[in-house]
Amino acid sequence: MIKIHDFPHGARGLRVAWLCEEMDLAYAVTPVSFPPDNDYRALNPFGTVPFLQDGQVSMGESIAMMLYVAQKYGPTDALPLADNGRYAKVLQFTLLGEATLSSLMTPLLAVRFGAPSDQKRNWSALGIESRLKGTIDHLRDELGDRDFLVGSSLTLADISIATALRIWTRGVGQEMPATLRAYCERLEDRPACKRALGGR
Ligand SMILES: N[C@@H](CCC(=O)N[C@@H](CS)C(=O)NCC(=O)O)C(=O)O
Repeated sequence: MIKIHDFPHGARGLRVAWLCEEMDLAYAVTPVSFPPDNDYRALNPFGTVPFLQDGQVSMGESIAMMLYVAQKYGPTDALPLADNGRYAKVLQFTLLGEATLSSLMTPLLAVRFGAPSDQKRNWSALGIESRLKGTIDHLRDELGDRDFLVGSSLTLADISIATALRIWTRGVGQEMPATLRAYCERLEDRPACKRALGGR
């Protein structure tokens, strides 16, 4: 069975659990303490959370995990095949959720919860924050009045972006445009997402 090691409220591990729920796959979540202990670091020397185990497979990187699950246990509508017109955009926005959004939020979380108070609004933090706000505004424009980022059904892109925006609001403590807030609420209202959140 797929095993997902994650912080109890981890948004990146939620990506994988949510996808498993959408695909009706069995999985188990193993809680990771913060900071991760030595046993966890023996399992994943990079020390990053989440981490996935599935038979002989052991891997980090939440986006890679989603691609692995979708391709190994698919096909699934959440990841169109390579000859489908939506494929490239699904990949683009799925990667964007981590590479251009969440990974930039990690230093902002460190600043918010760890920096001395006179250094919380430093030059780097303000620059990263401004860049993220610009990207989020572009996402709002890209989504427009549609329900999903790519095509007319849920894809990995939506899971990746919605979980990144969860870090932005709940972790970094920022606001987001009303249309994106409504988009996230709709997605988080899906039974599969609710089950993934409930099992943690
Ligand atoms: N790109 C990685 C990022 C993983 C990551 O940075 N996770 C954070 C927590 S959400 C982490 O590992 N924090 C623990 C640490 O840095 O020691 C992924 O998508 O899985």
